[in-house]
Amino acid sequence: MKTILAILLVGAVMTWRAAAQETATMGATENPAMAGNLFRNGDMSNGTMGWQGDRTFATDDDNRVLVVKAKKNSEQAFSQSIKTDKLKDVIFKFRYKTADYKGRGLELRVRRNDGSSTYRDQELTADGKWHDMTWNFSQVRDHANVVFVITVKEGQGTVLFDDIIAVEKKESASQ
Ligand SMILES: [Ca+2]
Repeated sequence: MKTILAILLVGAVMTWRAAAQETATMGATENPAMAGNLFRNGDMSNGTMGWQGDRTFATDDDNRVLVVKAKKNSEQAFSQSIKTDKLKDVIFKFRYKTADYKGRGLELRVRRNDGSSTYRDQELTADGKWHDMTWNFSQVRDHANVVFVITVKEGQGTVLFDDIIAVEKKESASQ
């Protein structure tokens, strides 16, 4: 009986390892959604690299994600700086998932070098499913760098984030 259990356990661990390795390889080199991303480690496949602030990381369905645990009496924020030389407009995209968040939702903020910033508020849907969010941002105002800050406002529960992307918005063909 013990032997059978041991064999099952070894099998499970090996399967898990193979899956984890595949995910890491995909994220590093082959994930087409990450092409042109101004953020480093936008798909969270590369450890803690790039992301500063009140965040941890976890594996969810063999997928590495960034995790924020909301606090009742304080905001929880994480961020990353990107180079925006010569870019007029940037599209920010990410996805989030939460099953149990109750609170005031998110604040998305872009800080410029001169201390000015632009923000928008965003409610969260706590249904345990992934939701996509897009922000067409046209207020870079010729700054060489901006910092993108995601804040989970006061509340309770856990919010997962993944595939955080900033790409240049190409000029459209219309007049
Ligand atoms: Ca991921």
